[in-house]
Amino acid sequence: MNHTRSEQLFARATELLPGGVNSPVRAFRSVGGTPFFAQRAEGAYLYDVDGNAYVDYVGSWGPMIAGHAHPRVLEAVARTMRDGLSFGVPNALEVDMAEAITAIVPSCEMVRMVNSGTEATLSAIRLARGATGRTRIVKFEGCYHGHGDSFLVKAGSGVMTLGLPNSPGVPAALADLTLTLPYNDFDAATALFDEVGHDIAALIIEPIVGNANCILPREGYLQHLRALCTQHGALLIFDEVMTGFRVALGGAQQRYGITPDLSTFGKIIGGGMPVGAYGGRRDLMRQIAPAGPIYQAGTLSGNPVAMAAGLATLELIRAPGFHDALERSTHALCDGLEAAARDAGVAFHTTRAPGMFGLYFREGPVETFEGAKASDTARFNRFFHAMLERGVYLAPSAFEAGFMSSAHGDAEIAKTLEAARAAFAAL
Ligand code: HOZ
Repeated sequence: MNHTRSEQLFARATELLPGGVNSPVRAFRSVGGTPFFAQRAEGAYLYDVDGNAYVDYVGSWGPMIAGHAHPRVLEAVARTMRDGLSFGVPNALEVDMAEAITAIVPSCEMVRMVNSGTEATLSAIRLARGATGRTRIVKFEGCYHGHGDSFLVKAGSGVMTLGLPNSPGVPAALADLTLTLPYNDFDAATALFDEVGHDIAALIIEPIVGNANCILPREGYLQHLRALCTQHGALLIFDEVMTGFRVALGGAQQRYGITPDLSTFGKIIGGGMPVGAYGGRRDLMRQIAPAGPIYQAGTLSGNPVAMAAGLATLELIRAPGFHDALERSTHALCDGLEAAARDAGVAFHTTRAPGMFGLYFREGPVETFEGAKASDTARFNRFFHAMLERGVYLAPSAFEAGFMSSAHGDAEIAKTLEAARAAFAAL
């Protein structure tokens, strides 16, 4: 494959943008090499500036669940933008979006739109602290909730990828208020709540971890956390920025039958535009300004064009059978990859939920962050490049989940498995 134009662009970008990028993981630091620059995208495919095509398993890190450049989404954006790009006063599409989210996710009786998942999570913990009068929060090792100060403690995603799970610039006084737990460890959670439960404002969790590869909750684990929070008067926050509207229409909370107090969203509800949201119980959400005293604001929040893209995407995924089909294609991909690895004698394991998956270069099962870290990342990096050269784009980090869309059909899966057979054989 020729990557000349991408290499030239990256050389220019490196002089102008820190690391040549506007978000770290896409810089290819952990897998090595030069990132490709996108020219356009359609369906399951990304096309780079050198004319190469890739079956895309990143999907803009989650939003593109209906495939890239879906005509219905583009049409909604085009129609809406003709009336103006931003008003700074309320618009009807914000109300439509709030109605859609509250209808799909019953735990969210009210929502507030923001501009990113990071904004959603940091607003949710401000609300939790304000509402409970407590200061400490609990997060999980390897979970990533955006780059807010309180969350860059033993975090996943880019910080894990770069080996910087605690970031300089976060005041120790603030980081000390963030307690961490090992994911899927029942006893550790019980012990922590027994010790300091009275002081915990909220426990925030990715119900399926998507920022430390992909780790599923053990049977009863999320129920256990729900019970602990209720018992100790702490709020349970589900960070569904990745899982929301993906692993089921109503997200992980629907799939596992849990009612969190607050939830955070992003990605799919923006249909590819920069959007986030947080929502939850009415008595909590009514404490947000101007209904209540807890302040949070945003000039572009509820942007009409972003709402139109998100609403069009939600309409597509509300089609009957959408998530069942996504689940079937995720299994077909993961089963096929495991079979290809077995044939090549490579220790390999996948984890999966509808529309998202994890790839591990080790035997399974993988149920903990320690287990995820035990994957052979050097082997993953070689596999990543072998796949890329064969026209398949996986997340450029062993610590990011992969994503599928409804545009990934039999042909794309067959192409991926053909590339994988060659890539495993070449390891
Ligand atoms: N938060 C994104 C993945 N979990 C990072 C994307 C990027 O750095 O490009």
